[in-house]
Amino acid sequence: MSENARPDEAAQRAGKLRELLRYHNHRYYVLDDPEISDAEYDALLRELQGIEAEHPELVTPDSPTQRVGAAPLDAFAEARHEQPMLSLANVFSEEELRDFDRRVRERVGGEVAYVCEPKLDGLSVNLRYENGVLVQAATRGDGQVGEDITVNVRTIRSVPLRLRGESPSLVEVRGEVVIRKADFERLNEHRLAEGERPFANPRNAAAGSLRQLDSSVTAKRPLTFFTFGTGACSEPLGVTHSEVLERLAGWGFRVNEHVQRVAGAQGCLDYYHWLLDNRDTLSYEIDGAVYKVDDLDARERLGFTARAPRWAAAHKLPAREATTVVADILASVGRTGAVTPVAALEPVEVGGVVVSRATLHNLDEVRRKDVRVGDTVMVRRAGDVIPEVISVVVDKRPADAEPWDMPTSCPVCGSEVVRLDEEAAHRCIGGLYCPAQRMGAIRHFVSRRAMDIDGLGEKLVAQLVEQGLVRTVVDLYGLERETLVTLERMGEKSADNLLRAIDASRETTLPRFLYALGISQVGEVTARALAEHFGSLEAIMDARSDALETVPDVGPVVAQSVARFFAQPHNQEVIAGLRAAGVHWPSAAADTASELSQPLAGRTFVLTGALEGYSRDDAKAQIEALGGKVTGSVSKKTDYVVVGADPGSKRDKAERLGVTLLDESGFERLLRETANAGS
Ligand code: I6G
Repeated sequence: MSENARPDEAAQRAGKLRELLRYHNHRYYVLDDPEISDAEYDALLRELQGIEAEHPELVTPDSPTQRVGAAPLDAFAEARHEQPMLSLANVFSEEELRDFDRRVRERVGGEVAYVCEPKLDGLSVNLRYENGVLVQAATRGDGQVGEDITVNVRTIRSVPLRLRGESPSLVEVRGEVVIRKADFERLNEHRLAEGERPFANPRNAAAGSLRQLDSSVTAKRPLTFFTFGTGACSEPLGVTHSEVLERLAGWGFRVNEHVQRVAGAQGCLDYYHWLLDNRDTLSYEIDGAVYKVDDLDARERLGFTARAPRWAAAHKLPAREATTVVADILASVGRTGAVTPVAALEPVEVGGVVVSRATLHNLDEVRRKDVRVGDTVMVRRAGDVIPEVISVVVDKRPADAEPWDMPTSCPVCGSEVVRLDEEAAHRCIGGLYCPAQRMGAIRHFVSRRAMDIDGLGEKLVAQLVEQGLVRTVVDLYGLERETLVTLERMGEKSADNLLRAIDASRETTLPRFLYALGISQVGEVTARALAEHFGSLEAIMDARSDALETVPDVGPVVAQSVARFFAQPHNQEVIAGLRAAGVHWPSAAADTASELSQPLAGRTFVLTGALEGYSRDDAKAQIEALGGKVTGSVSKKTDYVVVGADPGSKRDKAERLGVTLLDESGFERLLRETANAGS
């Protein structure tokens, strides 16, 4: 609403906002089932605060701006705080932070030292200790009176039941109860396994857990308490907040590991940006940074407003959740053929970025969350991760919304979409033909262990695909010198070399050819086993699932994948095209025999660090016995780096170059599997 609105318009809007805020406050604080994000709630509250600041006559005692939290739930006893538990004033920008610091300096003079810490996204509680023993735990409530949740808080392991060492006769310890991210994932997995509804986020899980009337339920929830300061205290605990935190740590409390003392507004801002950059590395969710004047005497002079201390501010981080509407659910085909359901959303700002798509991961997730077109959903964006739909606001579902199902044919190429047993993902099985998979399929086909066409790097493949020169791998065999020389960074010599490499690849082996087709679940070892067992491509193409399953190490999932791949007319077309282009293998029996006796032929290994079960010479001898080669330095051509204890720089180099790393058990497995495939 514009500034200087007419008083009657302002009164009407204020009334509407109060109604909305009360409704959402109830859903959030009492039912633990929010419909809107924190950021949307904050925006409504700030609008009301703006109107009330401009028209003080409109302020009512029951306005949501006039209280800190929700009313206590009836079922818990009331607990009055010795000292009020206020909230923190929010700042939303650098300018507002500098204003806060200016106001502080005006009252206390000179540059001010602040203590900064992350604002954990949990539930604030007050713990009352008398003579070092926990006697009461309470929620914040309305700031004066909270709910007595002592029995529940006593189950939290990080809350000391008795303070360590010397303690005052009375102290109120304050802090945040949270569920850490990893604990939250496990908790939700467990709930799903038990057929219970998963929690939308760690904050709701923590709040729901603390408000259990049966404390044995709370005891099973992975709650953690972080202290951030004290309320009433019968004696001074120090002259600075830093000293108070040290006392708290000494009593056995968890104090945040990222507490930092800084100088002035600039110090706070630097801290804020550090937090913004490192948010994803923290083990708990946060929604801001808190800055507090360190000097307790200065705090005395600053005092309080009606709602918050003047010596502290919470600097909000961009919210990572928002609610919006699902306009459509699309099936998106990735480079590997995985078909992923994606929600097309009405655009919404999340964490400073406008989001219009969010992943739904796979069909099981769509069913579990029961996401439908038309639904209002909560969307979350964390760091660089793809935004995801986290839950549905079922109350807002349109009457005609239908459950969604995966399409049976690929929306890009029309090939069949299948789901292999045991796999969560659906796949388009037109791998050799589907434009969505083109780049990936070609890159795999030409790779060293497949058709081994040297000179066809990623950039060149991209040019060939983008210019429509290569649609399937068959087109590689029709490339002409005149066309190639027109491409970027392609001289006559490189064109000739490439054409020679393509030509040479016409003669290959059946295992290599099978592997090059990029059939899901078929790696080199399986390709060799299939070739050896059936002896010809035609026999493999004709084999039914049950016949395929008779091959050693081929289970039902692999068999199904192979059978479906060859049943696909699009794939048959491409294979026929390759045969017509002259791709052949002299004698399956002969070449599988030689490959089988030397299953690691052509593979290069580097050894680094000490292996427990092998000396260097043993390891080298085993690799060489299977046809592999051991070299001393890592390059792009290295296939594997075997990493033992205390590895040298070779390990880092391998990682940089993307070379496969094997630990000792991985190395043993490789030797075992290749030896088995060769026997
Ligand atoms: O709600 C809060 C979260 C974190 C706080 C707080 C805090 O310090 C890190 N500190 C105070 C002083 C208050 N609320 C009132």
